[in-house]
Amino acid sequence: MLSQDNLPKVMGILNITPDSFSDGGNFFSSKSAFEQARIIFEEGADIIDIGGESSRPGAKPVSIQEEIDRVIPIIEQIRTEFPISISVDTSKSAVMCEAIKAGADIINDIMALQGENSLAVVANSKVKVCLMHMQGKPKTMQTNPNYNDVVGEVKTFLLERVKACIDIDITEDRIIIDPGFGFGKTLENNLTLMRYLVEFTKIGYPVLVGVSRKSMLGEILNKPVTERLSGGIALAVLAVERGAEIIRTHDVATTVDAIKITQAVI
Ligand code: 8Y7
Repeated sequence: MLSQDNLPKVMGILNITPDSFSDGGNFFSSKSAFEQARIIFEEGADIIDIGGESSRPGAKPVSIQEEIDRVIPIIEQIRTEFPISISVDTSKSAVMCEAIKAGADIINDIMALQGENSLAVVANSKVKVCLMHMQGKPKTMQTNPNYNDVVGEVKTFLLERVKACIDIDITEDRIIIDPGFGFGKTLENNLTLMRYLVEFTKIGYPVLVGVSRKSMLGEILNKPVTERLSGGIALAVLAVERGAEIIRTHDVATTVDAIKITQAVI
């Protein structure tokens, strides 16, 4: 009997920035952000990941107030309109705090709660948290990524951040981990992480994988962001086969289908 219970979840990306990496800020005005949220929901995403600051190398930093003004109204609107889990992509504890008050379900932090007060803000709530690995800082992380053992080092970092969470009483059922594809990693580093993804999924926390439209695809295919869908799907399938539970993507409908087919086989 074909069971599609417990399908890996799809997290659709909603960037509310004028300088986002792959959509050029098409969703900057709040109406079109909401229309894009509707598409993400209708295409079958389980989670919507709302970001108000680009983590692209060289992107302009955004003030706390600006980031709050970008993301909070759309969180409130989505909360009342669609039954979808809301994730907020932020590293600022003040933004986390406001997002939690507005009804966010997940904090997606590329800094893995290393920012000032971030651990405490999440600990004082019931939200889940995605702990992501990054080597260096967004601005310079791709200058010279360097590892002796990329899988071991990323795993050690994530386990250390998991421990920091548990020590402050963020319970294990609230923790998601993510090797952070493209964040201070060469193409070879990214491929090694995908090849050995089971090293992460076997730890026991849900693993989130975000490869949608990323430069690792562009490097292999020699294609611009607009032509990386098939490559991203190939990696999503490999990730699900290796036990990933959440796939973060710009291309929700296609990813939902790919996951259903992958899961029907495995
Ligand atoms: C990831 C992410 C980005 C990722 C998690 C992009 C915010 C760059 N990538 N969060 N954020 N994992 N957890 O190309 O891989 O989407 S931004």
